[in-house]
Amino acid sequence: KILFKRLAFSLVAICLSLTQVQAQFHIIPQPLHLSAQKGYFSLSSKNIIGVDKESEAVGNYLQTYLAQNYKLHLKVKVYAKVPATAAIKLVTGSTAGKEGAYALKVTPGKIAIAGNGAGVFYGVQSLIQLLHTVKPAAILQVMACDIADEPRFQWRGLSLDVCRHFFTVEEVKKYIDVMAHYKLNVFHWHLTDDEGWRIQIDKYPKLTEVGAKISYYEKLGKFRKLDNLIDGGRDGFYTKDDIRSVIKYAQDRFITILPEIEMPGHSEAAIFAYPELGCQDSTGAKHRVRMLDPSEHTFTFMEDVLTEVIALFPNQYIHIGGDEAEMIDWLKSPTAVALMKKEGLTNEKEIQSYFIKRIEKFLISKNKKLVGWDEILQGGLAESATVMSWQGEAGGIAAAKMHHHVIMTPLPYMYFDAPQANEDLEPIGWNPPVTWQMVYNYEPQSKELTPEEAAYILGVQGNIWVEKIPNLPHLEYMVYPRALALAELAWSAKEDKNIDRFEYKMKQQYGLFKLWNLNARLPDIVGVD
Ligand code: TNX
Repeated sequence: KILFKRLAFSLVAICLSLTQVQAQFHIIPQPLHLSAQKGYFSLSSKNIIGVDKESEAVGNYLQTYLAQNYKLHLKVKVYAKVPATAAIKLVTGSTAGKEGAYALKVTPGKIAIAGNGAGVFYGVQSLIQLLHTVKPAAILQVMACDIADEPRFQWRGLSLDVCRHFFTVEEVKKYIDVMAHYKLNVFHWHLTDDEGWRIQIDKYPKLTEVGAKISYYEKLGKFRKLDNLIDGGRDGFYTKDDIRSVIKYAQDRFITILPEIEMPGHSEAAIFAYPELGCQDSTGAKHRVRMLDPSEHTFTFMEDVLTEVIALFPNQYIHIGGDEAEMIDWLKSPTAVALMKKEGLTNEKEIQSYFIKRIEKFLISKNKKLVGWDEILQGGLAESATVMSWQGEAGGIAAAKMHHHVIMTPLPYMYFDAPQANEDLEPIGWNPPVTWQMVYNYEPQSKELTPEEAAYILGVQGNIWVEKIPNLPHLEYMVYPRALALAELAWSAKEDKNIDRFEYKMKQQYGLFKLWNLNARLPDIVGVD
């Protein structure tokens, strides 16, 4: 059977003859232009990585990568102008094209990478994927080639929910590391939810003293709805120093972090820590404990929290959640009813819209931009909000038609918490199966949009919710290889999609996965392809 499988695989590989030459290079995501040249470059510890000042950090990154993964120790040398004689040459700033564009030239004598902004780093990532060890002498080689590349979308995201199960700083860094290898550039960090508040806020210490301890809730045995969690969740939170170190780690890999602070729903952990934030009825009883009361006290709290979050995260976007709010609860809250009267609001959706708009004003006053899940369209969209379309594409399409920026992350395609094949063959997950093929074939710029409207689609993102994902190996199993399909559809030219070539390249990644100790799911499990 194995022999037959191998034979079949070779046949498929041969049939790919048209794209074979390109596929040999098996770079994911597929570069815009790639041509094979004659010969190989062989790396040795005598090679110097020659860099200009702007590329120095990337040069150091490449040096560390080679030392850690291949025990090959090269020197990095900084030049005002890198001489043509440098065996490995990294130069920033000279490449035309979109942000992240680069050129990578490998000849038997030299490796040269030139790029703008993040481009040199992306050139290094392509180079890393081309490295292969030649046995028996264990020489590290790169096939000669000529690559000119740039991304299709500027937003190539992957999220991580650290609320349902906590993931440590080291685990998050590994997650970011692998994202960077595939040129993903936005890490959406879901930091607060019903099951846990995971970011230290100095002004409200109980958010983490109480809100980050699932075991604490269990002791009290009140209110908590933890039965979604596969093994009861994990305690833990990030100190501000932890967060700073993750931000620096991501910056060094040209990844922006999008922090998410959930409101007005999904707020059970915060309300458990500070009950006065919760929606109450006229008797003072909390009928639901996941909804924030739209009181002045709540707005002050949120502005205080966001002030500390903004002080930490340098990027321009802040995600405020907005999904699945149980808005109907507001109709029983005297605070909400009084607010409706005062502001002339007619229903609960308008209360939500008021809530989000008020938070947006605050963010804008701090020079930040608001991102929210597509429910923020209900009751009227905040003036310059960016919409993450998760309940299918409808919200994103509507927002783009209203000339709002959109990130497409629709069910089912972009939900990597779903199983990857028939459910009886896979660990338990949310939702029906999503195969890597479904991810690969997804197109973020819907045909329903004119070219002008489609330009509002900033990009695409894979989402991971971890109710059923209790540890890092399981997380990696769920995310890979699907995130590779995401990376290619987010980066590579639409006209150059080729699922057979992608499959071939994807199967070539498993050597790297082994090198990186990544527990990716094997694509060949029965029932997948
Ligand atoms: C909906 S996707 C949620 C998450 C859950 C997920 C489970 C979204 C914006 N909200 O809070 O974890 O379903 O798939």
